[in-house]
Amino acid sequence: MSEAAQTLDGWYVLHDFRTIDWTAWNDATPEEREAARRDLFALVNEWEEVEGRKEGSLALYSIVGQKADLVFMHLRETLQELNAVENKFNRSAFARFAKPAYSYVSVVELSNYMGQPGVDPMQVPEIAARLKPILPKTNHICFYPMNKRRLLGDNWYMLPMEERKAMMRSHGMIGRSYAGKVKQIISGSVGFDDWEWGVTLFSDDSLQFKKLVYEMRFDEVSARYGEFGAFYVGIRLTRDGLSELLK
Ligand code: 76R
Repeated sequence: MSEAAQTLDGWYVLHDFRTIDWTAWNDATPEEREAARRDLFALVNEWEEVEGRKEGSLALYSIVGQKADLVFMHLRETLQELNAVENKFNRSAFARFAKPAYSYVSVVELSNYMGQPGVDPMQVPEIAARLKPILPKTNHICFYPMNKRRLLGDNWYMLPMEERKAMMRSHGMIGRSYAGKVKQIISGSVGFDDWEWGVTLFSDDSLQFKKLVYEMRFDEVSARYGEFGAFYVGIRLTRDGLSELLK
C-alpha cells in the first residue's frame, strides 16, 4: 500500500448555495419582505460577530449564472456549529425565499507534501493560521469540487509518496506564481461529501481564476489526475449590495 499523505485539518466548511424565489418575493407583502430582510441582516450581523471573535468566518457572494443566486460560505470549529448555522438560516423568514441550490461540506485541509522533515507544522504560526482562516474580502469567489483519478492506468492513490510529492511541488510552484492575485482554500471532503476536495479561490480580478485553473490543467497533477465538478463564480455581496438586491 502507498503511504497516505498526512493531513492537518482546521475549521469545518459549509458552502450553502441558494436560489432566490423571485416569484414568491414579488408576491409577498411589503411586511413579509421586510421581515425577511430583517432576519437576513440579523443573521449576517451575528455571523460577522462570530468572525470578529475569530470563532468562524463568512463569505457572502452573488453567483453569476443559473446554478444559484447566492453562496454563504461558513467556517466553524465543529460540524455541530455548522449545522446550527444552517438550521437557524432555514428557520429565518428569509429562507422561504432562498431555495437550496447546492451545498458542500468539507474541512480546511493542508497536506504534508510540502512539509519540512522534523518540523511540527502546528508550531509554525502561518500554518496554524491557514487552518482557521478569516475568509478574504475580495471582489470575486470561485468554487468547485474535485477528485484525484483512480483509474487502472492513472491511479493517484497507488503512486509512491515520492512521486506524489514531486508532482505536488510542481503544482505548488504554479500556485505560488499567483501569490497576491489569488488566494486558495483547499478543503478535504472524503467521507463528508460527493467529491474529495472543495477548491475555493478568492481574487479581486475574476480573470485570474481562468488563468490559474487553465495553467494548472497543463500540470501533470491536474492534467492526468484531476477530475472536476461544477464551477461557481461570484461577486462579493456587501451589506449595501444585499440591500440593493432585495430592494
Ligand atoms: O498548502 C500549500 O500551499 C502547499 C502547496 C500546496 C498543496 C499541498 C498547494 C498550493 N496546493 C496543495 C494541495 Mn493546491 N490547488 C488546487 C486547485 O484546478 C485545478 O487544476 C486544481 C484546483 C487549485 C486552483 C489550487 C491552487 N491543491 C492541493 C490539493 C490536495 C492534494 C492532495 O492532498 O492530494 C488539491 C486538491 C489542490 C487543488 N494550490 C497551491 C493552489 C495555489 C494557488 C497554491 C499556492 C499557494 C501558496 O503557496 O500561496
